[in-house]
Amino acid sequence: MQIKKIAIPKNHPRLKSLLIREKLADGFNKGIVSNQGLIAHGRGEAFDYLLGESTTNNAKNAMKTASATLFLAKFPIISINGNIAALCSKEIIELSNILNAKLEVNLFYHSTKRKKIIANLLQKEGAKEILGVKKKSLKQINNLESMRRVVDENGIYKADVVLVPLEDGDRCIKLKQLGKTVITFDLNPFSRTSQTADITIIDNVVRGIKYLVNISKELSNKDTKYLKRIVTVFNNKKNIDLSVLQINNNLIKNVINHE
Ligand code: PTJ
Repeated sequence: MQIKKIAIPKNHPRLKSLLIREKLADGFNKGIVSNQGLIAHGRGEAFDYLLGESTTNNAKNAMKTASATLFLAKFPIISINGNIAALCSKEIIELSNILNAKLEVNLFYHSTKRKKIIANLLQKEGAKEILGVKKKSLKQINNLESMRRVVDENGIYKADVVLVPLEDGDRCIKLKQLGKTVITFDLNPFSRTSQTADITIIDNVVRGIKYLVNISKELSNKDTKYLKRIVTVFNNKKNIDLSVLQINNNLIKNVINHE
């Protein structure tokens, strides 16, 4: 008997989550994702489980504010790492076109080869300009140890607003000290990045990015006054607290169900 090999059955109850893993594993095999990126994803998955694996209203609120902030920026930049390139490069390119924000490849686990592979992928998928890859336009952010300090002088270096999905805490603090507004996606509401960023989107970037693209389409014809009002009423700390409460409620619900 010939047995057909199936990696993931289509009716598997955790199909969505497993398919995201496949994308990352594929990205790893193609040299896009770092091996540490696979571990980082596991941490994210655990928080996503606790959050209920759906985009919350407070995540939507953060994304609306993020979009308004990026529209109001003089020089918005979207920073791309290995995980983002593997998980949602198409949506990121669409977002950069809507917002008129440039794309920069910037890696924590620096590798010139991986940067080139990511830039090629983005180019193949229609990105017009990719920063962070030309040696002569690279600059360093002072007093920052990690290789994320290597940025493009025409990108993160001069940006006023930076969208960094999956950022690390040290660089987030540094970018803030340099006067930049930092927007991040991070499923962990307790991480230093979540706690330090100006706008923290506590959602799985794979789900959230689609909402961010759609809300940006909606906001693209709004005037400055309308956009500023969205930004003014947003309170990031309170919004993070709502995610922590959501985790708490989910845990309690689980305990009650077993009583
Ligand atoms: O490609 P590189 O070299 O730039 O490396 C990228 C990683 C992600 C490995 C690097 O930036 C890293 O080590 O990140 P951290 O410090 O582990 O932080 C990743 C954060 O993102 C953690 O708090 C995770 O919970 C969260 N996270 C992981 N996957 C997702 C996520 N947040 C949103 N959506 C996800 N899919």
